[in-house]
Amino acid sequence: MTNSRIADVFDEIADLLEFQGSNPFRVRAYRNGARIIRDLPESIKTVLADKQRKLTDLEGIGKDLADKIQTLVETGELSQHQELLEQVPATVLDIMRVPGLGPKKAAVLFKELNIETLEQLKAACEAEQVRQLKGFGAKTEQKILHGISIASAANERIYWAEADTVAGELRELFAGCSSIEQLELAGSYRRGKETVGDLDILVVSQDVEAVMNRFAEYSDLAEVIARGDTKMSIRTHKGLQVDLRVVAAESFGAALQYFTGSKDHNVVVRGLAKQRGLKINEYGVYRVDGDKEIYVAGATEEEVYATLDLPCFPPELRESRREFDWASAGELPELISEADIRGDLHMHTHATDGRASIEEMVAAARSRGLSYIAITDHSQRVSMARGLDPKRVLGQWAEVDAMNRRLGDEFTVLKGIECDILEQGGMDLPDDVLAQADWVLASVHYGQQQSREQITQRLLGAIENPNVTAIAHPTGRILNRREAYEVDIDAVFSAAAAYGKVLELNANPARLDLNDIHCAAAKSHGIPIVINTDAHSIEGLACMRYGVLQARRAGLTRDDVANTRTLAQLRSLIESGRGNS
Ligand code: DGT
Ligand code: CA
Ligand code: CA
Ligand code: ZN
Repeated sequence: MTNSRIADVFDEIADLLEFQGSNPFRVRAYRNGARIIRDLPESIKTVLADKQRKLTDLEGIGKDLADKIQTLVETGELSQHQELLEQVPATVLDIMRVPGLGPKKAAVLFKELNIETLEQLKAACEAEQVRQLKGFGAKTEQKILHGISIASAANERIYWAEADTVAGELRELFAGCSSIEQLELAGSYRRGKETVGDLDILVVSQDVEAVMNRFAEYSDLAEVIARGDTKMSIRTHKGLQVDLRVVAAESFGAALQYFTGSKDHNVVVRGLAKQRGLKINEYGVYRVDGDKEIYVAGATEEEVYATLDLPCFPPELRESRREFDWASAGELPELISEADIRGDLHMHTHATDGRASIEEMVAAARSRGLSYIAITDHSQRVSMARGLDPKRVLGQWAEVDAMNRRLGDEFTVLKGIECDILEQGGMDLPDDVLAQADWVLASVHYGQQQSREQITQRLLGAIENPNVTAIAHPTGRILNRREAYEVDIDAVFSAAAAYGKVLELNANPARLDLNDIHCAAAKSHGIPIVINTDAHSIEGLACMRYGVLQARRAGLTRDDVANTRTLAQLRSLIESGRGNS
């Protein structure tokens, strides 16, 4: 246990006691203890391990505190602490930590308004109940609301798509800063990771002050966390941290390489450098010559990698998975790009839970440069979305036929359906109906809590059905909100490969399902991936890029993705999945 962790426990005891209205002297004793421990120049663990020494020899530590520290280090807990945690609801601790609040104010909120959770606190602020309490006011109420939004967001990784919005705003902000010579976003954002912890910006400029002043003007800035000579960090109102670093031009490529990461990728890079008598850090590549280090590269990423005879890896591949093997074999894949996509094969209309008509979806897809789409509304089981029964789906397909006659050869709408895989197994629509579709997605929406065995059997049943073309969002996960259901994904891959089925990479930024690792595994089974937006509006069609980014992280090329094919090629793929090839 580190000093700071020990101090945290003492501080928490003080908070909990204060919340309960305990004797102020007791509270102060614990707070003092926490401060003393935190400020100790030596690790408490080292002192305890040394038989020659006693904790009480340390400045400020008396017998009582020493005993408590010893118990805490030896047993990992303190009975006082455990008892308090049982008496006070755990969610109250979150309330105490909202900026502007503390144990005393949290106690008032609890006594007067029965507030135990951040949600309740937020609701009470919004209902203007908090300002009526003694010691609070309208201003405090506003401060609390703001504090809650930061506190609740601070620990969560955000979707790549949200990070991208902030990145776009920051690019725009800095576009108006004339002293900036180069600017790039690095980190997990640049690698296209599905969620982003914080944003990392690198800048070359002769005028650091001007750049930082500009940064401080960002409209979404909630607080400046730190501002130093070359680095500045801020937090946005939604709790996202953004780190800005100003670097020299001759180091820009090295810094970009370093801060793009991933850490694991960079560990390999540094190791390869060492083998060649080189040293790589965020400032450059150096030839080590005795005790001299001579700069050899660093202005661009290309030249940094070139010193190791490596290609400038696409950032999406820098995860230390297979990229180094590919590079040494000269087999780095030519990653898919959004321009390769010809169609979108999962979308909803206002017949179920979408917002637009077929006609509007067609127009929007055409203006995005696509040449075919599939309309895939929900089937009847999804009653909340007014899912289609056989009669309605056949009616919709007649509409699609009529639409295709009007469109001629320019554009094609496939007659599709997103058909539920029922809880007890089997498809939600009869086979004679499904057989009339061009494109059938099968989805698990209900019974996601079932056993691994049950869910796997349901999916295998769908894969074996000759009318099913693809499995949509095959694992059911929702980022930050819902874990994937239990499923034997290898069994799904084997079956999909055997039956010639397609698996979806759902491009919705909250889903991205299959994920990158699963997409790469599917590819190794020879299973085509279809990247679909699952759009519920015309704007939803823009999600394609998130799916493409994920596919790139999986190392997929154009050939690995079903909807890069021409319509004729796609149709023959569908036929082979029906066992008709
Ligand atoms: P995130 O922000 O959690 O989504 O993930 P990253 O990858 O953006 O991580 P971050 O922001 O902590 O750092 C950005 C990059 O900087 C990271 O991918 C590699 C590099 N880096 C940061 N700290 C270290 C470190 O302590 N050692 C090494 N080798 N590299 C680091
Ligand atoms: Ca980061
Ligand atoms: Ca960072
Ligand atoms: Zn859908």
